[in-house]
Amino acid sequence: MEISLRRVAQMLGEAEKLVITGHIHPDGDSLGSMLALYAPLAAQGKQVTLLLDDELPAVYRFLPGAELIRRPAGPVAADLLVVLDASDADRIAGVDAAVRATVLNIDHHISNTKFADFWYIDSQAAATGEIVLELLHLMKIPVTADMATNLYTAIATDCGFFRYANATATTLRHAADLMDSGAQPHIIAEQLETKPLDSIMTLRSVLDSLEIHAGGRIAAVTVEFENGGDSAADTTEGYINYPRNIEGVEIAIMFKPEGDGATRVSFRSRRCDVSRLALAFGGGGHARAAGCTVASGLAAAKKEVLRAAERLLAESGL
Ligand SMILES: [Mn+2]
Repeated sequence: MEISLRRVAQMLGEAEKLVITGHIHPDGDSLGSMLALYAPLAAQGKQVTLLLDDELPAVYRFLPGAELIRRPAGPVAADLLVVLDASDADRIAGVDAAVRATVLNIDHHISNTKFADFWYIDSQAAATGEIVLELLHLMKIPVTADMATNLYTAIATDCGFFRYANATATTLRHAADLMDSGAQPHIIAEQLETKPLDSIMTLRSVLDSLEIHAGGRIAAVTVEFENGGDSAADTTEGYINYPRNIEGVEIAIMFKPEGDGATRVSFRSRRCDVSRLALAFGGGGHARAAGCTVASGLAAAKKEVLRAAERLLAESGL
């Protein structure tokens, strides 16, 4: 059932035992939103658990409270499971089965499948972090410097540090508001931009994989890691910006073989709605940024996805 943000605040106020989670392949928005909502609820004496069925990328370990996030291990009973920034039950993986609770979903993805018992979706918000900030204001919860750091990271990372089309005047006001509460953008940016040498070496091989299709309107890169190790998750997000930024490219694609024979695919676009592409392969996202996992190996996935991308270009008149 769709509910108002005021009703969300009420439900959070009434719950005593809560689990907060976000989507797998965690990003700054899902993690920052989880941590910013966790702190004040825990401070009110509620029993709050942060669960995530994935590894925490090293680049986000600086977020205040990040060390409290656990992987689900066995069943958990709670009053409320709060699902942040995830548009589908599949996106929270094992947490869905582990937690017995009423499910409350707070999200900003236009592709949200309305899987929860209760949901609040604002597809105008650049990040779930924007919704969480409004929620905290509504609950009259003072925003601490740590909460501000988490929410600034959530918002900034989801709108390319205020450069993407989803960044609105409200987004910038929220960011200013968070600076007033103690967020330090230059320190957060430095944390996110500093990379280990091996990630730059990987960038070199990623750029080497660049392919151009459809007369220059589609550009794709492939990210292959020798051991699919932890550092992989840290840095892959940014690689797709290289094909995305090439003059004349309408659709940028990043392919990443997963350990289990499937292929993770990310999309970025200038004008067409790539969430349609992602949806066609069981994924989701936004018009200009979306992703999916294709249940086939790299070569087959590439063929299928490139064909679908060319079709989308034709349908979009591009
Ligand atoms: Mn988000």
